[in-house]
This record gives sequence, structure tokens and C-alpha cells, in this order.
Amino acid sequence: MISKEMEKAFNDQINAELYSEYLYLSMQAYFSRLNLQGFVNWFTVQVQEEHAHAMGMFDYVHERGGDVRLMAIDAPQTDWESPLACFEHVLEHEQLVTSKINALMDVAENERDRAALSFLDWYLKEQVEEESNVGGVLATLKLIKDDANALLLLDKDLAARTFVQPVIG
Ligand code: OFO
Repeated sequence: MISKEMEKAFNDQINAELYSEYLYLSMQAYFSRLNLQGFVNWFTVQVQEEHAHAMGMFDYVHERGGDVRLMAIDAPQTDWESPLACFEHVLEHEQLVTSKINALMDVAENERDRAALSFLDWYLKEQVEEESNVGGVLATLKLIKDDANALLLLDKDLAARTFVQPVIG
């Protein structure tokens, strides 16, 4: 059985993961407006990943005999100055999510909930990967600056990303 503290912390994180999904869907719409279909694809995959992250916790709380109570999801930003500014926002957001996962693990530690800690290990590793992937795209965008041809080449690269249903936990 999961403690009430742990249950609340998981419910908050489910909300944060669903917000991530919503934010990336908003970024997908932004790149759709720019007609950069590779970026659209990258965010389509990102949206699916965030949904999987939320559902992983949703299922886990139930598995532990807890309650999931969904909350309102904040409205995301809808416009960015440039693809670079958008990816700076993605990295900042992922760093924030990493700090939230760390805080969630602190709660698990305080509650002496080793099962939750071991479950959350997967999320911690996923954050390392996410920050590294986003950092890679961001570094390329910094090199590209105002070179439209180079931007189209990156767009082509990002079109190759595919979603693989993660095995969480
Ligand atoms: Fe759920 O990892 Fe991004 O936010």
C-alpha cells in the first residue's frame, strides 16, 4: 500500500507529465505553423513519450493500491521567437522535470518506500536521456543561426525520430 504523502507526490507528478505532453503539443502546433514537418514529427514523438510517462505513474499508483486524482492542466505557452528559443524552453523544462523527479524520490526516501524508489529509477535515467537529446538539437540550432538551408537539413533529420513504447519500471 502506498502512503498518502507518496500518493499525493505521484498525483502531482502525473499532472507535471501531462503538462509536459500539453506543452509539447503546443510546440508541435508552433512548428506546424512554420511548416517544418521534421520538427512536427519530433514533437509528435515527444508528446507520446510524455503521455507514456504519465500513464506509467497512473498505472503504478493503482498497482500500489493508491488513488489517482487528476487535476487541471495549466495552459501552455503557444508562441516562440524562433526554433532556437523553443528548444531553449524545452531544455529548461526538462531540467525542471528532472528536479521534480528528484523531489519525488526525496519523498520516497522519507517515506522509506523502496519499491517507489526503485520504480522511479527508470524516470531518473529517462531524464538524463531527455536532457541529452534536447541538448543535442539545441547545440545544432545554435550552430545553424540564420542559415535556412541548414535548418531544413536538421528538419529532415528530425523527421526520422520514431516512438518506441517504453517499458517503465
Ligand atoms: Fe516526462 O520527461 Fe520530459 O518532461
